[in-house]
Amino acid sequence: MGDSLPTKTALITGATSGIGRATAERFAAAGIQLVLCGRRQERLTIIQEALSKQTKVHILNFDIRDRKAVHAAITSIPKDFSKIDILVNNAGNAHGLDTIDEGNLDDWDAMLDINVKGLLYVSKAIIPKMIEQQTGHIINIGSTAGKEVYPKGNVYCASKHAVDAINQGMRLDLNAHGIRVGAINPGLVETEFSNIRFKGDTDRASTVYKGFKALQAEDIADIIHFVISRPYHVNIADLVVMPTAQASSTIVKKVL
Ligand code: 8X3
Repeated sequence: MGDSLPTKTALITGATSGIGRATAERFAAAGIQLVLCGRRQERLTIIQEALSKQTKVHILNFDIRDRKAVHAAITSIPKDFSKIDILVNNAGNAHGLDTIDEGNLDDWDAMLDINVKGLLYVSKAIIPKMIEQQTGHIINIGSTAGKEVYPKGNVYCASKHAVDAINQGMRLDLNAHGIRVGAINPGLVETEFSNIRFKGDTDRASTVYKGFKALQAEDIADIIHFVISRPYHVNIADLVVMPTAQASSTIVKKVL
């Protein structure tokens, strides 16, 4: 809107909170049209109302674990939004932090179903459009947990290692079609992440980010916007970002 460059359209999964929401806000400020996906209709509507002042926003309420719902949602995208230039595969969470012998099977299913299979279902629905266009940009939100395994991280780390492998695989297989593929792998970002991991135990969740300055969702959104706004011949293939206080998944300089 008010932009002399052709308007781009981005589809963002997990757009109702954290990195997804901050990215939607950052993109809206840049005049990028948005297709925002999430499981919480009420939040989607609020975000749509807020961002519609800056850009055109279409919302899709579905669960990325449900492959039929994914297909139905993507095929329902109105014509004005149907040329997807940018896909941000952001939806994903950690559930639980337990040793492998104590892990909960429902937590394992949730992480593998959302972080891995859901990302694949959405990508599978969007990629043919990008191949047809012979252009497009896929950003996969991985994690430092996809680069190293930490104690009790087992299945969450496995899911993010899978995102790392899928990111590489997509880049190889979509190379012939001129599609950009890259991953952003954040370390400790202060969002609802730990609240969900610890199932609403806010005291436990807040200790994760105590004693140092964690990354904020807006920091990652800024980076995603930087990545997508490079000239088309520039592809940031794999980016790891941590708070300055963090050196690895287990080494964080805290002053408590
Ligand atoms: C989030 C980073 O270290 O909590 O993906 O797994 S960590």
